[in-house]
Amino acid sequence: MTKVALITGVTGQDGSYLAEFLLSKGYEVHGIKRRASLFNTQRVDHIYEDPHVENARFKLHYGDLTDSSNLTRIIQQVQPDEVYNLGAQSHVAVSFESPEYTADVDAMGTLRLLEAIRFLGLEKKTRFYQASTSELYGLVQEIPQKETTPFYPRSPYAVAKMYAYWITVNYRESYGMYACNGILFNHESPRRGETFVTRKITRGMSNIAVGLEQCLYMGNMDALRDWGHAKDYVEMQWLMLQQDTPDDFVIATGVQYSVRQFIEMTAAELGVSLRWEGSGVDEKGIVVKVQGDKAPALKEGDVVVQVDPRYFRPAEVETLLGDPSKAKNKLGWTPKITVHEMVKEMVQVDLDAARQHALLKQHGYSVAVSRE
Ligand code: NDP
Ligand code: GDR
Repeated sequence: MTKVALITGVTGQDGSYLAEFLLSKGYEVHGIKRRASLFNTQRVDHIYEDPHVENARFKLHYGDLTDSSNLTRIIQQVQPDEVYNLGAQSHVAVSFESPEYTADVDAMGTLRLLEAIRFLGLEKKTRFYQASTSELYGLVQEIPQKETTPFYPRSPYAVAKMYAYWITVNYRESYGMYACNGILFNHESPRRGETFVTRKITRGMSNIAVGLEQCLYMGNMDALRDWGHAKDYVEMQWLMLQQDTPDDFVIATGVQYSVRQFIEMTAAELGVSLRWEGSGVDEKGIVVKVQGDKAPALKEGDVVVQVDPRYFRPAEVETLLGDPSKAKNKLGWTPKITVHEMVKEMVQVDLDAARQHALLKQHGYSVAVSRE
């Protein structure tokens, strides 16, 4: 029997990798996309199947996590074996600007899905995955963080995700639902949204390397994160729903780097070495050497990184480091892609795009590069 999966957030980074993964496993995959004034399906266009094609296995539905009746109707129609709730207002800094909306989507949205499954009498059929997060640990109470480490959320996003975490546990305990939390640490890829720090760095530095931008403006470069690759992490999301009993798992690499180190790794990938000067808001990253042909627009002494306090957060999560032992032992899961391999892949994709833009500009076409 073909298994049927429903993914909220299918147009996002994880949703797109998960959809690919499930299709490769023979699933029929349904995704919820939001209505937007421009196409917002770039990350899944390569797996799009024309609905007129018979036996299409990838189907998109318009919907929104703020809309119970819409979610209930889609679940009734799809009758999913597995629901992956990846949809969210997922940007921590933006959650300070839009706290109420973030709570509505990230906290109440999770409840709406769980209630829809229960209301439709699918609580024994449909398995549920909740995209929980290392942000729950916030002001960390223990290093490294594992499943039993107490939570201390530090943003409206993390507080909303804490509700979602516990309502998932509650539906498991109250109604015997197969419902799991994946407590995922940061994971990145060339499909990462451009305003998250890793992609901002690989994209920004690539643009600078070819002369499309002059300088990267950063927030707190001392922040420490445990970065993995999204492609590795979505496999675990699926594995969590294939066990005999539902449980919650930390997914991480167990290795930590600072934002500053991520900038250095990116620069090295572009053949550029940097010197750091000053401290706090006066800190600057200055080019000391350029090797190879990847950064033709740069020369010694160029200031390519500066701090802009606008990117500081009202409350910061300074350090996150995960202990994935439980996932390794119980799920047999290990990450395959190292942070260095990931940086290489991200730089390659962003440098290719930057070179294309630069070429167009050189030939007189007007090129606007979106930034924040
Ligand atoms: P993205 O921001 O790339 O994707 C989020 C998805 O949610 C997009 O498809 C977005 O749609 C959709 N979405 C946003 N608001 C709504 C809404 N109101 N109704 C329906 N869908 C909505 O996130 P990631 O792929 O990186 O992350 C996936 C999930 O995992 C998120 O829940 C995130 O909070 C969580 N997470 C992510 C981690 C990471 O490091 N990436 C770590 C831990 C947890 P659109 O494309 O239209 O914007
Ligand atoms: P995070 O990811 O907040 O951990 O949430 P992000 O990449 O936005 O920030 C990581 C760290 O870098 C610091 N930082 C900057 N961040 C951004 N975005 N832009 C900057 O210019 C900048 N300068 C420094 C931040 O302050 C922070 O400390 C991500 C999201 O995917 C969440 O949805 C997910 O739950 C968590 O990861 C785990």
